[in-house]
Amino acid sequence: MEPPMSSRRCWRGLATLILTFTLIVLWSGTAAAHTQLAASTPGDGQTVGTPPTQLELVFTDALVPEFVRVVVSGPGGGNPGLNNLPKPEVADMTVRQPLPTPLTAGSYVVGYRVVASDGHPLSGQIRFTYTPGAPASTPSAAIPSRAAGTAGQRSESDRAGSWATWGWLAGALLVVAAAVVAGRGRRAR
Ligand SMILES: [Cu+2]
Repeated sequence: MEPPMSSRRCWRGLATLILTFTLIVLWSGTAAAHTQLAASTPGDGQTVGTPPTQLELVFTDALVPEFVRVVVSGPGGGNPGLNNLPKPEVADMTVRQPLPTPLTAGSYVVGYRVVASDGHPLSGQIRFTYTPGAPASTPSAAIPSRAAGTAGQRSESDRAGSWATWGWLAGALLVVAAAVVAGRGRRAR
């Protein structure tokens, strides 16, 4: 008489515990995962010797294509194409923005605003300089002061991203487990 009653209560307690844990995991998972700029071509702060025909921005999350905006400002005059850029191409985490050709030599600022598939917006900018004939340098070597910080942020966000993924998986499993437990508790009556 007593055992079935207390076992049902035990199942219910377990289900509540599982649901609570699931909610905490899901909440912390979504709070930790925000998209960031992972890489760009040209790199931020890079000087290039040949004029790039397009910009490539790679983010840490898939993007919502309709919300991607890229604005490029450059040397005054002689670059009317900058005010009339074609729409950027968006594929998953990558944005490709065609640039006017030929590109005028000088310094460029690329402003971007994107919305990740989780709904979080991100805006920022990178700079690059086109100096005809300048020696080609790798982007990482050409970002003197910000390279370390950017790389650190990137791996941190990757870690947060994978934790979020595991959180979702664990959460999904726990929800199923809780449903099974709740069903069993009801049937036991
Ligand atoms: Cu986010």
